[in-house]
This record gives sequence, structure tokens and C-alpha cells, in this order.
Amino acid sequence: MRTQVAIIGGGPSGLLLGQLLHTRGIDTVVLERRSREHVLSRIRAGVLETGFAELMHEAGTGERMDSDGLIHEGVTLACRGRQLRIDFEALTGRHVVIYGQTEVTRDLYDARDKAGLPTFFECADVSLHDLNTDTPHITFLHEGRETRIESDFVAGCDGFHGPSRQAIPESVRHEFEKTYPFGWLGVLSETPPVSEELIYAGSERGFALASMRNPGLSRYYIQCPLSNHPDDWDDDEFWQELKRRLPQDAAETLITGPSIEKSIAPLRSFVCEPMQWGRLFLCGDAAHIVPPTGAKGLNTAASDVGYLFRALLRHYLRGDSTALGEYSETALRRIWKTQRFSWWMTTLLHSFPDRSEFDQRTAEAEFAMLQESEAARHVLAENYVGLPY
Ligand code: RFL
Ligand code: PHB
Repeated sequence: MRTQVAIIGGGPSGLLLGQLLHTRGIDTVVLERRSREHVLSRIRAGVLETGFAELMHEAGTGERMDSDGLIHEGVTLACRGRQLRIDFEALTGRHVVIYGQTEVTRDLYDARDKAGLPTFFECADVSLHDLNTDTPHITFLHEGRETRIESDFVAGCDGFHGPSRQAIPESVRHEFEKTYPFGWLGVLSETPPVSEELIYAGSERGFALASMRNPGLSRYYIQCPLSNHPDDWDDDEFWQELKRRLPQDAAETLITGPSIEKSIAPLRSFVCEPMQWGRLFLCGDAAHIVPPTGAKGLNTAASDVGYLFRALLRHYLRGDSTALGEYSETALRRIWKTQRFSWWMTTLLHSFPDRSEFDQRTAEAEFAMLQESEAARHVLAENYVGLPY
């Protein structure tokens, strides 16, 4: 089998790239390790930058996001009894859209099916070959058969644990990593959100976030020790702890109910350089991870896809490969700024077990700066709604 761009990974990065290329007549094949049901059962991000929403429109998949997504013009930050609203519209003239990653992925799969584009699910032993030549190919096992796909390019959209990044030789690859001594315990519940906008709360007991998917579906998180397991927390314990960490007015009006999903995600900052090698291009979690505190994981995946899509268009439509050659450099410039922002939001709002009194005081001063300085709020808002790409 032959295609122009072989895409490894049927998560949001791979599917969005495939759909964008399809709108411009470029062929793709998507290989996914899991079943479609599995991919669509993962509860992850919920906040989309306008740049992401624009790419969904360009891909022709923005209809349900437009009708069901919620426009949010600000967020509240709360820190040890103090509260502050960051007004995105006033500060930047922009907003974010609340629409879950699960729904984004569903819309992209539906569009892929409708266009009759090839997707292989439950692929095993995916391996990449001859990436440093003009004729790369991929081999994998599908329904018990060894299968081979030849392509012009390979897009590695296979997440943090996929094989694409490992295909860049160790002598070329440089990985930067920072881990955090805690995770996020997330709960999804069919209850009305506690507030119309998101609340990011730092408290002595640790961080909490009140988020949502729609007016009848709430998503809440609390910082927890890495040693915890979701079964360590029954629903009552979770709600009690959440209430202790949210601002008092929110805690008093919180409506609780049974959890329909509960999971723990570790927090990590990670970047792989370069993001390309020969004819392989990495996008999204395959190349970088951010702690979720600034809602940047999925959005940074989308900016990679945007850069790669335009570079591939220039190559195929104009025979100009300059942007492809510069892909890694271009994407990494934005990624490092997003890494900085996600690390900063995480440090500002979480409790660190071994934090010195000096570091605690500077975090408090950081919050005071946000309260007193419009310039400081502007920097936060500009990053939260998304840097341009
Ligand atoms: P994904 O979504 O991980 O998709 C990669 C896909 O590749 C498949 N795959 C393979 N396919 C073929 N062959 C192989 N050998 C393969 N190995 C893996 C996988 O099955 C998967 O379908 O990466 P992508 O597309 O780059 O999208 C990135 C986003 O998913 C990610 O940045 C965010 O979800 C991060 N993230 C969150 N971001 C937020 O902004 N807010 C959140 O609340 C939030 N929660 C999360 C998260 C990431 C999590 N992970 C990765 C553990 C919660 C979790 C649990
Ligand atoms: C979510 O709704 O899952 C969510 C929102 C904002 C974040 C992280 C996760 O920063």
C-alpha cells in the first residue's frame, strides 16, 4: 500500500492532520494501536484555544464545536483566600472554547469515515523504516497479517509512549524533562458546574480545578500524591477535599453526585529536540508534554499540526520544501513558550512538599503582582488564550 503521508496515531493530532490534508487533496493513512472505542473513552483536555477552533473549521469539522462548545471570556484564580478574575476579552479581545477532547476526536473520526479515508485500528508492532531516505515505509501487524505502507512522509502522532520519537537515533535526540512530586485526580460527574467559568484554586491543602464539559457535565481535579490510586478515593472523600480547596462561595454552592469517571494523571514537562529526522515529523505528545495547569497539551498538539500542515502544503502545491526543513525549529519556538507558561501556572498554584519558605513567599508575591498589575494579567491572558501560530 502507498500513501503520501503515513500518520502513526489516531488521537487528536493524527486525525486533525489527516483531515486538514484531505481538504487539500493530500492522501493519508492513519494507524492506531487501540480500538476506536478505546480512543473515544479517554477523558482528557477540555479547553480549546481559538487557533485550535480555527483549524477545526479549516478541516471542515467545526460544526458541532460551534453549536455545543461554550465560549469562555475569562477564568478565576483563587489563592489562599484571595480571588482574581482574568478577563480574556478585555485584555486580549479573545476567548477560549470549552469542548472536550473526546468530542473533538469523535468529530474527526466521523469526518474521516464520511470521506472514506483509510484507518487501521488495533495495529501491533508498528515500526518505522528508511526514514532518512526518500522512500520511508512502515510495517505493522493488522488482523494477524504483516502489512507495509510506503509513503513520502511519516507523521509521528503516537503520543508520549509511541514508537516514533524512539525512531530518531539517540545520537541526534536530546530530551529535556521535569517531573513534579504530585498528580491530578480527576472526576467527571453529571452535575451542573459550580461556576460559569473555570476556577483554578491554590490552597494550603493543594491545588483544585473546577472545570466542565457542558451545562450538565462537570470536570473537577485535585492535586494528590503520586502514590495514590483512584480507588483510594471514594466519591464522598473527593467532594469533601474539593470543597476544602475551592473558594468558600463556590464550596457552599457545589452540587455533588456520583462520579462517572475517575483517574489520576502524573504531571510532567518534557520536550524532545529535534522534532524531525529525515522524513519523520513528530506532532503533539510524541514530542512534548506539559503539566495540565494551563490547558496547553492538546492546544500545543494543534499548533504543531498547523505548522506541519502548512509546510506539507507548500511542498505539495508549490514544490517548496523550505518550511518542512524548518518545521522543528518553528514548532519548538512556540513549544518552549508554552512549556514556560505551564510550568509557571503549576508552580504558582500547587503545594510542593519540599517548598522553602522563600519559594512560598515568592509564589505569594507572584499572585499579588497579578492582582495589582494589568501588565501581569495581560501576560497570563495572552498565554492562556494561545500564542499566535
Ligand atoms: P494522544 O492523544 O496520546 O494520541 C496518540 C495516539 O497514538 C496511539 N498510539 C499508537 N498508534 C499506533 N501505533 C503505536 N505503536 C501507538 N502508540 C500509541 C495512541 O493509542 C493514541 O490514540 O496524543 P496527541 O494526538 O498528540 O494529543 C495530545 C493530547 O491528547 C494531550 O496533549 C492532552 O490530552 C494532554 N492531557 C491533557 N491536556 C489538557 O490540556 N488538559 C487535560 O486535562 C489533560 N488531561 C492529558 C490529560 C493527557 C493524559 N495522558 C496522555 C496520559 C490526561 C491524561 C491521562
Ligand atoms: C479540563 O476541563 O479537563 C481541564 C481544563 C483546564 C485545564 C486542565 C484540564 O487547565
